[in-house]
Amino acid sequence: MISRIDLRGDALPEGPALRDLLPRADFDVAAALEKVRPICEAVHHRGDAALIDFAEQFDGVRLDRVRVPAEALEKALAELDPAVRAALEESILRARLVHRAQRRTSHTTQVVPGGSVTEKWVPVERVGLYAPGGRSVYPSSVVMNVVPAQEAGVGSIALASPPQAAFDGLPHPTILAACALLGVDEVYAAGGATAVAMFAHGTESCPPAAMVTGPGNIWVAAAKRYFTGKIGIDTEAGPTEIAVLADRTADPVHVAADLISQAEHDPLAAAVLVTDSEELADAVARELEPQVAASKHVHDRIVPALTGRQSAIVLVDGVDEGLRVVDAYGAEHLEIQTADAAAVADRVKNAGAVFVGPWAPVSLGDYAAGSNHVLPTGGCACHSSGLSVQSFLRGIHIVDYTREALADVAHHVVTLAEAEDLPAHGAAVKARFEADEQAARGW
Ligand code: HSO
Ligand code: ZN
Repeated sequence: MISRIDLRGDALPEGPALRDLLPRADFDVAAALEKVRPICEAVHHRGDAALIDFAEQFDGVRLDRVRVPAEALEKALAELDPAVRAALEESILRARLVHRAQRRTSHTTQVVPGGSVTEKWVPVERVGLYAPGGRSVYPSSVVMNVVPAQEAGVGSIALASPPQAAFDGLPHPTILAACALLGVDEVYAAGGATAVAMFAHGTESCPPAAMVTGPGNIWVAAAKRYFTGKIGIDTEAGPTEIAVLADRTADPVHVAADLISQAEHDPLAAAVLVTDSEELADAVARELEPQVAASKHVHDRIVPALTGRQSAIVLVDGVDEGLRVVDAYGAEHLEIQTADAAAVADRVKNAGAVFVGPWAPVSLGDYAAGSNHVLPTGGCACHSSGLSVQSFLRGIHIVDYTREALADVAHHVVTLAEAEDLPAHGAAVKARFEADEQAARGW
């Protein structure tokens, strides 16, 4: 069911050429951009009324308000299955441990006597988080967005999730319960591009946010791109990806299960096995059949994902070549299932998150490892990281110089200003000193 790409024998091409040989889903955000433009403009101009009309059009439910009342949050938490509550609490606890350790302290560099630069870390004041609805109702994604924002010290956190016709136009109850558990009380029933537009511009009921993060479908990604520059975003999340770098020591039952686990998200999800062992490749291919057949979302997601052009088993000459392949691919999730997995994992340069050895499947990271599961997709791991405390912080440089320290470096400032034909820049320094001092110092 899954195709094969044989890269054995010849030397592997370099960087982009190697990447072109590897499978990847079509995820054309640029094309979707044109479709979300009128939606974003309507929310800008008509505010809540547009959100209510779009909810009727896209979600099939007429809302009387977009803000979720406090009682609905409390009720969702009270009615949450106790086992789900306990699991979410454990997930929150572990995520807090990891994200708390990411906090940054301000640091002052004494550049010269009397001249210092302090880098002060300041949280974004208000963020809008998005949690998808429909096929992907993931309270775990609420945890993964809210925890880093809270640990960064963001003062105002709002969350949007699509209205559900089955729940009187409220977002899904498990999303509401997760918000209540995390202490997020500002929640909106708004979905896809409309939610991003609501946060970007603000409406009568929702004040604008400086930043929007969270996973979503192509319309969410397109709306994030539409507003980039106006608001901060995390990455434009595309379909989930798992790559597994494995050798003959890997267990084919585990590898097949892990590939299926992420294929379960979406017909466009990518599952890529990179191995130097033909024996393992054959065993995984064989193992996929019964495991897929025994899965729940077989026909709507798993089979299309595994048979799609985005998924493959890639054969390579050795683990070194395998590392070059997974680095060129830059997977959202990368599992290392080889002998001495920790040493191999240490050599990985491009991946959203790396899972080491047989006891760290991606599903663990999705829910309860403590790591974040909002990760760069589509090869963006080559330049971006997953969501973290850092995503919600800005480093502000605070420049503090004495008269003497400025006087000491003034001639360099004046010289560079003249070299750039910006003499007023130099003049702004000189204006602080008397003419005879300027002459004495030779400026
Ligand atoms: N694997 C998804 C996240 C997720 N998995 C949520 C289960 N629920 C993208 O990292
Ligand atoms: Zn997942």
